[in-house]
Amino acid sequence: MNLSRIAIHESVEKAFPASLLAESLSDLDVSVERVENDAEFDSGDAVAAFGPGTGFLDADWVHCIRAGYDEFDVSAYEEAGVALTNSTGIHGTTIGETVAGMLLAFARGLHVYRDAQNRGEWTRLPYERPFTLEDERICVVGLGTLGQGIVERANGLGMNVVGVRRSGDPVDGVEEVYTPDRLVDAIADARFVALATPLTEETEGLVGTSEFEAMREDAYLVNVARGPVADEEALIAALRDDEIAGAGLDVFADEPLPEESPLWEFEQVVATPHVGAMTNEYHHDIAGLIRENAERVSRNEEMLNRVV
Ligand code: NDP
Ligand code: 7N6
Repeated sequence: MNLSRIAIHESVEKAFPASLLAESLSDLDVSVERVENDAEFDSGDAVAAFGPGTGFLDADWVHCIRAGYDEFDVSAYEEAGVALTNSTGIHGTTIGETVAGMLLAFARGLHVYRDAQNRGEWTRLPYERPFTLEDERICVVGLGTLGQGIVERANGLGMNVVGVRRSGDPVDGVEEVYTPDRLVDAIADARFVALATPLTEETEGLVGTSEFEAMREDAYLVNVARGPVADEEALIAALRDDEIAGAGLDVFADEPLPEESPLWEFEQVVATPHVGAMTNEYHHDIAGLIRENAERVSRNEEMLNRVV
């Protein structure tokens, strides 16, 4: 690959102003240009984009500015011989802090008090409701960048941490690591179940009716992975039937969350609009990944975060 241009596709605006990424990469040897949705690409081009776009298979390299590349047709890239890279590795702190915030809100009732404040009400949760995170168990499903970011914060809060990953290999700060075939055992005793896997054929609907039945009635689901990793209909039923206590949701089956979704209505649902990884430094982190790979390409080395 002989890079002559890095094209910053306008889709990156879903995450940050394209001008900031262009500025962060302006010292590279190759030209850096902002391009619109109808741009054409050629060999020598790299494209930085939020998701798939027209003409991308004419470029040499496409960098997805997200960790999740589930919207890309990976085999088409493989067949076309176009390099596809993703942005795993940069979201541990942001997502870890977002999840810590959700856990603290549920334990201490912060979301309920903000709702009351909006109504101008001085009100207290019943005595039995507030609890502390200390010594409560969290099961983190998916122990990569996101999962480990959650694990570190959960340990800092004095929680008891177990987890699930494909390999079952140990992870620092995780007392017991389960394989996916033992998911129900892993979640059964947990006060919190946090989903942090990619969306794949194996993880679609990973948590459904039987998993909600297996969870404790005072347990909370946290989903920062992708909406379809939890079966949304089953989740709504579990919340309605008090099979679980609540949910912290950054991702949904349909985004934006449709107006008519019952998920808007539950007091014990904290819903954020897929912003769990947002930070005003996001463009910097992406620039770091692109820069590293541009340098690797020029040295003829294997690229970082290569999907295909
Ligand atoms: P990583 O590749 O670093 O980690 C993925 C983890 O998921 C690994 O531990 C992997 O297991 C595990 N895993 C994969 N399949 C299964 C399965 N069937 N059952 C249990 N565990 C499984 O990815 P990231 O942590 O960077 O990102 C994960 C996903 O989170 C992304 O693909 C994206 O969809 C989503 N995401 C959402 C964000 C948001 O804004 N809400 C921000 C960033 C990412 P093993 O370690 O054994 O391979
Ligand atoms: C913020 C979203 C991912 O997969 O969806 C997230 O990385 C990122 C750009």
